[in-house]
Amino acid sequence: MKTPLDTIEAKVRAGERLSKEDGLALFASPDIARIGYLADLVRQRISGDYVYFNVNRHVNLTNICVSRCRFCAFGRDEGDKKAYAMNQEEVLRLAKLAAQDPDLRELHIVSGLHPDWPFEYYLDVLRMLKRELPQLHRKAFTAVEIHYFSKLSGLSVAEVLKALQEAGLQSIPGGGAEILSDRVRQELCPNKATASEWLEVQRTAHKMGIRSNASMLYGHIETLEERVDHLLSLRALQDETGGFQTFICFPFHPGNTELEATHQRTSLWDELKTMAISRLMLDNFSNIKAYWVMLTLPIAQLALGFGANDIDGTVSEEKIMHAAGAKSDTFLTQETIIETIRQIGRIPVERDSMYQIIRTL
Ligand code: V47
Repeated sequence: MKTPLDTIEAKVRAGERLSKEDGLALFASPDIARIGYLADLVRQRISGDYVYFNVNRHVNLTNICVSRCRFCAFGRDEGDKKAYAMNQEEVLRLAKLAAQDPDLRELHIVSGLHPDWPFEYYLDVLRMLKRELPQLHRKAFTAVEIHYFSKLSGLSVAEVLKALQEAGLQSIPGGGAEILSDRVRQELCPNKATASEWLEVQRTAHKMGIRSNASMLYGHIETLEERVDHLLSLRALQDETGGFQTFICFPFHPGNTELEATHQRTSLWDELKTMAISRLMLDNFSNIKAYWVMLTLPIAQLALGFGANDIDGTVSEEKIMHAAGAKSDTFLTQETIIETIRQIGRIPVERDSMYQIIRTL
């Protein structure tokens, strides 16, 4: 008698696409070793033994946010004693300090939805960074922020993207996707881009030649079916545009959030299984990121055996997950990342922000 996993294994070996029912069967199965093995087969087929990392710096312009998502511990109201908002000089000072590291290649810029800043502020920040530190790739503003800029400015999403691109935007990070379900968003984050708006920003960006990332925030109020549907929405858009570079899944960290009293962090078991199922379902994504900030470094290393082929970067200095109680460091050295990859017999590869190889170690 064939089990559902036997059928899935046959499809994976034949390079066939998995269906929604297969995704649900994978989540229903307790056989994490076999699921991980299958994801590892796919990872090996797509990217061999290379594990990518980059040398990057996170910049969060402000934590003041009108959206105040219930899962977020980073956002603050204006006037809160922990609220901050950087002016252009402060951004430049921070970026120049980071750029003292000659290996730094990327600024990852994600912020709260500030109630008062005009769209022009964000354009000015990009122009300034492009002028002063042209060597640093500007990966900036999630689809949620871009949708907000459109509302703020009265411009269409395409016009906003064009203005950002002209000012110096080079790619878009994957945040803000959460779970692409109206039910979940209505309950957790009703004040920001809906599922279809998030996807539409990504579609528009891809059609303009702007590459981006995709993500999933899981382990809160979503059902397993909603996780599978989320992956299928990303897969369908990737079929259409091919514009996603990588997929990242964020296990929900409840610390200091509204959900802290009712939710625990999901299990390591779930984290590895979700990583593996993502690799299996997202057959048209080249890269799956094990974001060590969320997972901690030992779990990110383990996730490299469950379908991941990218470990993000040096990151200094992470604020969003640490506000929610992440126990990882706020940055890593290149040496630590390289050693983590070598320990499992894989090949560390420093990449740039567009997944071009800088050096193989
Ligand atoms: O959109 C917020 C998630 C994202 C929590 O594209 C949380 O390479 C867990 O966009 N528990 C922002 N997750 C981070 C982000 C990102 C980070 C690293 C790499 C890339 C990339 C993008 O963080 C948010 C949300 O989905 N998040 N709060 C929390 N309490």
